[in-house]
Amino acid sequence: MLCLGESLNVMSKKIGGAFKARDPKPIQEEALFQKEKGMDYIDINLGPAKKDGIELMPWVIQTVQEVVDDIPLVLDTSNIDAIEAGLKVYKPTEKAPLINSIMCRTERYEKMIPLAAEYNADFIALMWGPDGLPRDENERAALCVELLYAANEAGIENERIWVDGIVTPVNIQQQQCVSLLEFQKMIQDIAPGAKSTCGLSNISNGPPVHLRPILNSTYMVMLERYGMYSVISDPLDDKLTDIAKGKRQDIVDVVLATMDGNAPDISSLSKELVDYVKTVDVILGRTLYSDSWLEL
Ligand code: THG
Repeated sequence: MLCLGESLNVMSKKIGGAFKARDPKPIQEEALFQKEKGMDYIDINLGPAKKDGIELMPWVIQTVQEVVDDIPLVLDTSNIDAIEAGLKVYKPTEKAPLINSIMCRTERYEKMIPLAAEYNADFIALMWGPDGLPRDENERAALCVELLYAANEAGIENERIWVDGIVTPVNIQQQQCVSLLEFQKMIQDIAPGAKSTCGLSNISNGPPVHLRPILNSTYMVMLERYGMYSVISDPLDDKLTDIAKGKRQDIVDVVLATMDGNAPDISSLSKELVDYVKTVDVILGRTLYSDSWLEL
C-alpha cells in the first residue's frame, strides 16, 4: 500500500502559517519528516487557495524540492490555475506528479484533463459528480466510467489515473463506508489497470481524536482487500504506516477473518486485536456507531 502524506496541509496551524508568511523552514522540516517516515508521495494541500494559489503552489513545490527531490508530489487544491503554475516549475521525479483532483463535472474535467496530458501528470479521478457525493456504488461506477472515458479520449491511459471513490465519516453514514468497499471491488472491471487512492482520515473526521487511528487503520486493511492501491494518510501514525508496509500481518489476519464472519474467539485475543474485531463490525454496520463502540 502506497502512502501519500497528508500533513503538508493549510489546515494545520504550523503549515498554514508558514504558507502565509512564505517561511520555508517548517515546510522543509515537514517534507523531510515525511520522507523519514517512509511516505511514498507528499500531498501539498493548499485548500481552495482562491486568492494566491498561482504564486503559492509553485513556491511550495520549489521549497519542498530544495530539500526533498526524490519523492513525487501531489498537487492538492481546487484552484486549476494554481495546479498549472505548480506543474510548470515541477522538477521531474522518477514517478510523475499527481494532480489532486479532477472531479466528474464536465466544466472541470474539460479544462483539467488537457493539463494532465500536456504536463504528463497522473491524476486523481474524484467521484464527485454534478450532484455532489454519489449515493451508492452504482453511481460511483457511472461517474468513473464517464470521467475515465473522457481521459482515455485525450490519450491518458488508465494506469495514470488514480480513482478516488470518496471516504466519508463513519459516524454520519455507515452505509457509505460499505458502498465504497463495494465500488472498490468493481474498479478493475470497469477500469482495467487504473490505480486507486482515498483520503483515509475522512472516515474518522468527527469521532473522538484518540479513536481516529483504529478507524483509519481498520478501514485501510478492508479497502486493501479489494485492491486499494494507495491512501492519503497521517505520517505521524506509525502503526498505520507499519500495517501499510506489510509489517502487521496479525492485524490484517484478524480484520479479514472478521469481514468473513470468522472472527477468532474474542477471549483468545489481545485487547489490541479485539479492538480491530469491534471496529470492522462498526464499519460494516453490524454494530450501530457510537463513540463508545470499543467499550461495548
Ligand atoms: N481525497 C482526495 N484528496 C483529499 C481528500 C480526499 N485531500 C484532502 C483530504 N481529503 C485528505 N487530507 C487530509 C488532511 C488532514 C486531515 C484529513 C485529511 C486531518 N487533519 C487533522 C484535523 O483536521 O483534525 C489535523 C489538522 C492539523 O494538523 O491541525 O484530519 O478525500 N483525493
